[in-house]
Formats: sequence, structure tokens, C-alpha cells
Amino acid sequence: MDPIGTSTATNFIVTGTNPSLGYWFSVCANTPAGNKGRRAYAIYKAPGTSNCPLPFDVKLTSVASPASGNLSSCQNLSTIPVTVLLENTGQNALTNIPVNYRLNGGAVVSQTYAGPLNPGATYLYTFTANVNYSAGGSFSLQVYSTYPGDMNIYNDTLVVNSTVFSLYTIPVTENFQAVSFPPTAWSIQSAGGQYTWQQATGIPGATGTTTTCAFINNYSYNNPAAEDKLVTYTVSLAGATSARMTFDVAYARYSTAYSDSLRVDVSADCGNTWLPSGYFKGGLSLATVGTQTAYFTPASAAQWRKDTIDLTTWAGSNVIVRFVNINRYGNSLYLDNVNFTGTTGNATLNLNVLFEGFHNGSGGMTPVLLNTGAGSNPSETDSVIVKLRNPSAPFAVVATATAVVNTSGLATFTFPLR
Ligand SMILES: [Ca+2]
Ligand SMILES: [Ca+2]
Repeated sequence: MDPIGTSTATNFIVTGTNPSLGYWFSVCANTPAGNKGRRAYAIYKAPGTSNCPLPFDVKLTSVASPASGNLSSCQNLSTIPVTVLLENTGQNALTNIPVNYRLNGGAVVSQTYAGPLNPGATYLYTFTANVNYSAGGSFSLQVYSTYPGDMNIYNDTLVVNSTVFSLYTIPVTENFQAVSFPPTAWSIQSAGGQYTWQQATGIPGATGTTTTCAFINNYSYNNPAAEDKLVTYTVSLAGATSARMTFDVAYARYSTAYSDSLRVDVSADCGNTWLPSGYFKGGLSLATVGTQTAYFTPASAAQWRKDTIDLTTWAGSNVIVRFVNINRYGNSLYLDNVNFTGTTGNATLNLNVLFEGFHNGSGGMTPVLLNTGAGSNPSETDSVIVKLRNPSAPFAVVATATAVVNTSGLATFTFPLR
């Protein structure tokens, strides 16, 4: 408590408080000799303007663009719009609201929103002048209103901090060995609970040596269904005909009822929207060791597993991947050695295929080759699908290609290299 004044009356006017914040006020008696009384009476003033509505108040609620945090050249960085959500939190309609922005402490760009903006209404205002982040580096954008007679200056300014990183090109590996966490150009999107992704050091690693890795303490984290996300840098898969991501994972369940999940999502539009990668493991399928009620730390390389996600769907694109821990108060989850790779080029398979005949449209077959021989009816075509299977797991199809075959009998199938 800081003393703010004395009064011989039964009231005291406090000025200069921020209506967005809460304050405790404490009152105690002063003795005639100037000593403070030993008893005090405190009251709490909650955030807000209480019973003191403001005739004129513009509020900047949020900045919709540019985004804060990590950006990359997967998007247009040279002409980023500046868009801010204005709100009238006063009692009177407002017109001609001055709005301004200033990038990295440089020149002020000032414009006016004509309005009217009625009490309680909001308006998404976009400046006609864009900002240019193409030079890369860190950017601090201050956006603020300067409405004359605004009676609450504490809600007039917002600041958006962003950092632009280059694209990472394949092959690229993040081994989490750096001191800082998350790694450069990675980010953490916390669910807001007590725990989220963090760094673990001195862990027996997947290759048999001590490693530093990413982990989340689900053992202590009781926040069921919370999704904490560890987001990678932007990886360019340009020129690749196939791509994949591998990573090492270690996990133990606490019990059948208390076990967590890991989902991996992919974004090909700079993180605006996310698609399932096909990887979603929980409980036993995620576990790399037996169930244990003790806090889990990998004890050896054998307690890690290398998992692979096929990213060929996004070959040619810029992708961001996020590891989503879905909490269920289970046990610790560890990640290490996140590796993006890809290949360029295709393998060609030429087959001579002779059709016995073609479908006659009514469930039967019109014989072609048996009667007339290959090449006798070039207007007849059909397609053939070739499936490549894993020789060690013959029911697992690893690639599929389709080619059109005519009565010359030649079919060419193209498979992306992996
Ligand atoms: Ca204001
Ligand atoms: Ca490591």
C-alpha cells in the first residue's frame, strides 16, 4: 500500500486511476501527533467505471492484423493491412475518430474513422496505408486513438509485437539442444493452465546419449481436455514430390483412466487454418513403456519410439506443424529430433497391359484382344491402378498410381520418390 493523501473530511477524491484495473483502498486514522492508527479499513474497487459512466470513450479492443508472434515469408509481408477493432464504450455516438499507428517508433500514420459509432457498437477499421515487414526481423506496431475529449485514456493504445523468420528448407532437424525454449521460430500456444510445453535436460535420449528435449508434465497437470500446442517453424516443401516428418517420442500412461493424447496438425496457410495430419495417438498407442504411477522419465534409448508422418499431401507447400498435447492428468510426454525431409523427382513404371475386353455397359464384356488383337481398336481406352505394397507388411499399400491404357497396351505409372 502506498499512501496517497490525508483528509480531515469524510471523503477523499482519488485521481489518476486506470479504470481497467482493480484497486484496494485502505483508510486509517491519524493521531493528533501524526502517528497512524493501528486499525485500517480496506475496500476493493473492481475494474470498470462503476456508477460513473463516461460520456465519451473510444476503446481499442484488439488488433486483427498484423498478427503477433512468429511470422514467415509464407505470407505476403510487404503489404500487411493494419486492422483494429474500435468500440464505443461511452454514452454518446462518436464521429470522426482519429486513429493512428506507429511502426518501430517511426513516423505516425494518422487517419480518421468517420463513424458514426453508436454507444456499445464496434467497428473493424482498416487503415488505407499498409505496413511492410519484408525486411525481416522484429516489429513493434503501436495502434492508438486520439479522440478529443476521450474520458478514459487507458484503453486507447494497443501494441502488437511480431518477429519475421525465414522459411526453413528441407532437410531440417530440430533437436532442442539450444539453451532457449521454444527453439528459434517455434512457439508455444498454451491452454492457459498451470503447465504447458517446456524443456527437459539431462534425459537419456533416443540415440543412447543424454539429450535436451521438449516435454509436458501431464503427471502434475490436472486440466482434462486442455490442448497445449508446440508449433514448429515454417518449412518450405517447395520442389518436393514427397515429404515426411519424423520425431522421437517417449510416453507412459499413469493408468487406464489417466492417460494423455498427442495429435499432430498441419497448416499450409501460415497457421490460419489447421488440418489433421492423420497422427492421433493416445493411451496405449502413444505409450512407449508400460503403465506407471511414478513420474515418468525415459531411462534409456529403448524407451523412445520414432514415429513418421507422411506430409506428401503438402509437397510443394509451406507448412507449419503443431504438436497438440491433450491432457488427461496422465504422465509425462517427451519429444525430440523433429526432422523434416523430402525427395524430388519421380520413379516411372512402364507396363504392357493387354485388355481381354472392355465393359459392355450391361454387366458383360466386349471381347477386344481375343478377337482382333492389340491396336485394332484405338478408340477403346480404360484405366489401370497399380498399388505398391510394403514387402514386409504385404497388406500395407505404400503408393498408388493410375494410368490410362489404350489398345496399344502400354501404360506408364508415376510414383513420387520417397
Ligand atoms: Ca478511451
Ligand atoms: Ca535433443
